[in-house]
Amino acid sequence: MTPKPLDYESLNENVKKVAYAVRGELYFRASELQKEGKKIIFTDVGNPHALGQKPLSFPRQVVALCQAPFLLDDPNVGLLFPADAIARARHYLSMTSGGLGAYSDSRGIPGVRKEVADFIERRDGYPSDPELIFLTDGASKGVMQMLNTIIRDEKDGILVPVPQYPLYSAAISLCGGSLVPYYLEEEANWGLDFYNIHQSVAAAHSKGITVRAMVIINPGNPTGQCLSEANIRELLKFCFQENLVLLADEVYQQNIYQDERPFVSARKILFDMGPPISKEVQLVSFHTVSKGYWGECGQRGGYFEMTNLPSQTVDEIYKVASVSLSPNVPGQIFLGLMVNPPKAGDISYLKLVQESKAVLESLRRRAHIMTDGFNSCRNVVCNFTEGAMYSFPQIRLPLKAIEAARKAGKAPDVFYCLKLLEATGIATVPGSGFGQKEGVFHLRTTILPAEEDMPAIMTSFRKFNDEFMEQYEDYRGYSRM
Ligand code: DCS
Repeated sequence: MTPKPLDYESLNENVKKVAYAVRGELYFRASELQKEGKKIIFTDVGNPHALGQKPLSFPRQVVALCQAPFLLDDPNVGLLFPADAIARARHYLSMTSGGLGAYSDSRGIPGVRKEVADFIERRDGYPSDPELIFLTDGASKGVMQMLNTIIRDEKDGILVPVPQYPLYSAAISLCGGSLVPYYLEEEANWGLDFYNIHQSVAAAHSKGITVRAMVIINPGNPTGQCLSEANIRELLKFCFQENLVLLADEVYQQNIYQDERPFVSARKILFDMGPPISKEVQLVSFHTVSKGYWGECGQRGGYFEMTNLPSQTVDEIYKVASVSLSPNVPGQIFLGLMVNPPKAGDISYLKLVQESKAVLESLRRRAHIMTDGFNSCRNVVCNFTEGAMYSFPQIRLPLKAIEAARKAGKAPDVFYCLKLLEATGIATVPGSGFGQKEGVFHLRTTILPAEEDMPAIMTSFRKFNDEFMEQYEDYRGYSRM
């Protein structure tokens, strides 16, 4: 019988190839256990509000008023909302053609794109053009759109860090391109190794692949490292020499938990380098309201900014964005508020600063509690989470555990994470979902559980890990480091 178009065997092979571990086997098993009544600690997704983080007041007040504009006509509105929130809501509504229920321009509301451009200019010290900023439904949509624009066929390669956030592998599969991995160096705090990157490119060339773009995730997911300025400078030089567009995923730019390496955007360093590099290297940078101390993942607000792209290409990207009509409008307002928050002297300023500081300072403490906790466990080593929202400990598995996993038909890290889930309710993502060197095993947790719950979570992890290591103790040895 001829299969129907939507029968499994006749689906687009690129769709079948997609793997996305953040919503993979562990997530499904955790959801099942939750339905059976087990208490699950979801440390598998960087979704701060789902783990109890409270929304910041000011942006919610503004968006609430935009969503319910009749409140603005209520004589009591001033009793419920601060005057600057009311003024901002009126301001945003005046920029729309019919409020939040109307489509906006496919690139986003011009006034919000101007707010983003001003933010970028303040951050980097170089002007930014709102015409080269497109607003998107979260950073994910922007990444997919750019990869779709770059990849022509399977001979087009994209350099992606390994371990990586699997949005990249998934989107490259969907677009029918080839992922060219470059390994981050765990012993060098997940830094870049350019010898290794050159080798990856040479290996791709020998297979007839043209490498066209390079992805960096800074601060890193799942690895949590902050790239040094020197590293980014070298990387831009490399993109210049190899004629690569740099896709700079900078969604965690506000999530920094050390002072030695503050976040510096790839764009700032590019302009600091001066011509010819600053005029030649094509760069697309991504940001979002999902991360930082906002953590507004569900609102789906993001942007990308393009540097050194010719106007004809920008027009093509605009055309394709138009096919989806408009990014989510409330998400655009959130983004505008994130990049242009109340200033010193504004009524809501102090409250917003207090709320934001409380989130970031707690995240910094949690980063320490988590990585110190992992490092105190048997056969576990973990680099400090310098930024982002994750801890990525390496687990040295006894050979006996690896054999037991193979017998159970599971990858060894999946086996370990499933056992951890069953024993403690802690839902993590196995390292294989992000890519790791052959024979080396990791897991990823977020640092997002409430600070007061952290010590108990780490105690429960340690107890499980001790028992696991005892059960599978093997005089023959362990997995590689
Ligand atoms: N880029 C990186 C590096 C991310 O980690 C994420 C989300 C995104 C982009 C997409 O963000 P938005 O589309 O929401 O703007 N990270 C996922 C993760 O690893 N856990 O939770 C979400």
